[in-house]
Amino acid sequence: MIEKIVIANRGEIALRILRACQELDIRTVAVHSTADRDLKHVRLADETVCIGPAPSAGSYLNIPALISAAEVTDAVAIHPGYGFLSENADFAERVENSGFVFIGPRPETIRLMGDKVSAINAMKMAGVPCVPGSDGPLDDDDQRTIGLAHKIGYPVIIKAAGGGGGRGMRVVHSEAALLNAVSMTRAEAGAAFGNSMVYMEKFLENPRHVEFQILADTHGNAIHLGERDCSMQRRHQKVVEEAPAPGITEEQRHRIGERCAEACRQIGYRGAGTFEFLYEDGEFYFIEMNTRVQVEHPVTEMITGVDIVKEQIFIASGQALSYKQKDIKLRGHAVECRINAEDPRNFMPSPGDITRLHLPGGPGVRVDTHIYNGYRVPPHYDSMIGKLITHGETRDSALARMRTALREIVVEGIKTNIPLHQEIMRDAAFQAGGANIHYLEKKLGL
Ligand code: MV4
Repeated sequence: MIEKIVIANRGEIALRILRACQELDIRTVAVHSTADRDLKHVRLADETVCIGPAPSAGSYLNIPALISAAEVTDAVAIHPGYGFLSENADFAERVENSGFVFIGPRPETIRLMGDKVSAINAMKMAGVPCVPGSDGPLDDDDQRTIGLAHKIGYPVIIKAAGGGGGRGMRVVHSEAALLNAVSMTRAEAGAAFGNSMVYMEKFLENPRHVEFQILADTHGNAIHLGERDCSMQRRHQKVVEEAPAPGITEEQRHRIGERCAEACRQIGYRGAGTFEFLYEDGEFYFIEMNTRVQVEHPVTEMITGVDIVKEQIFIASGQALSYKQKDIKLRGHAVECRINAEDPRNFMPSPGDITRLHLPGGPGVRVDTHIYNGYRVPPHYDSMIGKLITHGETRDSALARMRTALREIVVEGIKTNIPLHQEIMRDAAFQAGGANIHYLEKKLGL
């Protein structure tokens, strides 16, 4: 077993990783910026290392500082959490070349999935259903591009191979707009990602975002933990997630989940991962793979009983998965509300001092947060300050528990999006289940 882990992150996920380590009797090293000395996990860690100034470029993204922190503390492994360096193949490579264990996939896998064209290629080869598209990068043969779009059928979407998560894409509704859209997307992608490669897909107008959680060990075992619905989003930021996805049948779950697990076996995937699909008219279309633990992993934990972060650590230690596919039984329903320090009307960040805090509790209520009474939310980082997760035997009971928890929670001194969550939980279309990716933005009048 790994004896000591550097937690290369901050906030709620750093605390989540610390808790997993403590349960496993693994020593912890909290690295933090000068703005983050008072983080809860920094106070609880066995050792702490200040790695740089408040701006993340000098601290949480500072690769030499992170590797030095592992060296001076004699750590064995580095857990990157989500965001920051978690999907940076060069970081994973430098961690391994420095003699440490990277808690995540092999660097080559991260690189493969970071390039969306190669990711789709690999998944298509492995039998994962993908969006009809260009099957590779667009070349500079305009007639070929026009022919391709004609064959796929308008509308089409042009995406940057180096993009993902909503960055570097353009929808095209007619041949007249096609070539200009391709060259614009190319130019932006070159500037933003240093990679001007673009590809084309059929544009799905009203899909849901449904993603499958997988775990794969270094002994050739891979399993899926079912799916999550993350369609409640605004500007590519998820707001509410739930598991299982409403209306997905046991047959679909088994069929698509097994395709994902088999793809993991084929590419020698290691660790936790997520297959993102668009789901429309009863069909799944793979779009991207995430090679990190995700913000929304708790809803999957609540319905499966699997501790995903502990499994990441077991896998990184070279152990076999603790579960076979037949051991994975979904129980009930879970929903997660991301709590952000932001103005609920205009979504502007609202950092500052938390002057009063009451967290909800009771059966089926989980709160993943690093905030405490008197904590100062710094202005330098993402505005997410925690996650409220509820579980129930049915979707309705999970939502009722969430409404109760949202009445109970008090966060004063800063503005939060709690009122937005109260509104979503009361929304008839959300309550019915199965709203698409455009629903929330339409409701908010965007
Ligand atoms: C799409 C799409 C429709 N058709 N691809 C946006 C984020 C990135 N992960 C992929 N995205 C999309 N790709 C095809 N072929 C619509 C989106 C999309 C979206 C996807 C998931 C969640 C929210 C979204 C919001 C706008 C657009």
